[in-house]
Amino acid sequence: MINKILVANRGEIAVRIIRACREMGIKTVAVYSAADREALHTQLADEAVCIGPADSAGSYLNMERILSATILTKADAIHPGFGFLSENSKFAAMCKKCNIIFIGPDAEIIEKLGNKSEARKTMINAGVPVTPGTTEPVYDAKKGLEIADNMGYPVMIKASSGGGGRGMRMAESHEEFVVNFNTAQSESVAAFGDNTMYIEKYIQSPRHVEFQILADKYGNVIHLGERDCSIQRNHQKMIEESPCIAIDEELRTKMGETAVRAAKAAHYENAGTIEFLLDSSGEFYFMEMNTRIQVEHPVTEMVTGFDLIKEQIKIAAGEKLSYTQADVVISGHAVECRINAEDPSKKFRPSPGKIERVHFPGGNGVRIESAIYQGYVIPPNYDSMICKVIVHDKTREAAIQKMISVLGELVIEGVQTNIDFQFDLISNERFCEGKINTHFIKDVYGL
Ligand code: MV4
Repeated sequence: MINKILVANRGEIAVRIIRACREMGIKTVAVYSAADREALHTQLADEAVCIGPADSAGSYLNMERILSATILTKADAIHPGFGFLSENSKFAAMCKKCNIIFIGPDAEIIEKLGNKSEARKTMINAGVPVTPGTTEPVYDAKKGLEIADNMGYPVMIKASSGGGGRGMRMAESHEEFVVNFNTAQSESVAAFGDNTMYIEKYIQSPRHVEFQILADKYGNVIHLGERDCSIQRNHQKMIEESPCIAIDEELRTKMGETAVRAAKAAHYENAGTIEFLLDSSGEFYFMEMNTRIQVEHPVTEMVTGFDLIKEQIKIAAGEKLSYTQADVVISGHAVECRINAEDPSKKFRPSPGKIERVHFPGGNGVRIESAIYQGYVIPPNYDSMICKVIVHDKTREAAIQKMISVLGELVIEGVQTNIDFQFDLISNERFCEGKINTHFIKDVYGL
């Protein structure tokens, strides 16, 4: 049984978790930094503990302080949300040592899947299709060059500790391989202290499609369909939707079964995401597995009716999955737009400051996930995402129309936001036709 959960996060996801706990009758503890005394998560939780300075290294990333706060408040479990410590295997291991439930997979599984080169190997052995490429780590440019020459160009050079595009470089030819390999590797050494690289054949204009997984402690695994997250800028997702219109029932079954097989191969537990690249011919390739709840989880919730945070908590408490794959029905279409406090006219530079006025739209099939309120001051220390707008309707067309209406009504004043940019994106003809891939924003806006 879980009686009390400490939420080791801030912003809208902390609020989202607190609300789920409250609905389940579970007490909550917020942790907050000196910059978050007035934050919504601090106010909404049953208890709140200040854990350090504004700088996240001293607060939201400070494992000792978060564990101390957990022990002090006698919480049974920690929900890490996303970002911060959510995929930190050392933190998951420390929780276990302190007899605290980490709401997520075991430390060993986070570690294994965080090593992308090893994850690739695990998936190959499980018969999961991966992008053609290396099966053993590559440490030096000369060896890499030989491999790339044999593979044929273009190739993708990736850091084993990377993910989300960090430590990743494309090489279009023999001539540019060595420089790009060394750049990617240096980036990886600087960011992760790891020089382990792997090389893949470059997939031309793929969609980013990810499958949501739920796995309990007893080996039961189901998938909740997919999200199309192709609309990204600088590896930052901007719009996500479910289902992906390029996937028919037959392909969904095939990819879903593959995702379940991937999760089983990793001995996975809790909520997780299998990322695939889907090319224009319908071939799909495993990229990586994320071991956290994701920003875009609401679109899956809207089309399946599941509450993923509640499911995470139930799984962590040792409950068996109460659904089989046959219980999962995808209904209608959901779209999410991420709203950031940033200035699109100034290279999307963050725009912290005081929220002078806010109006959140509502209505049938409209969901707003946010932690801002009138008078709230957005601190400059954290991620600039301040709001997620999620809509659900019967068809993609209707969902897009609803999103256009909602973004037109949404008011956030006092800081610069990307609302107008999102309005433009969602109204874009090519987007509405569904002709999207990971290059969409670059192709349409030159960004
Ligand atoms: C690729 C690729 C093409 N070919 N791998 C970017 C983040 C990381 N998760 C994987 N990424 C990519 N890997 C091969 N072999 C293209 C991307 C990619 C991308 C993927 C998803 C969403 C946006 C993207 C933007 C640029 C590149």
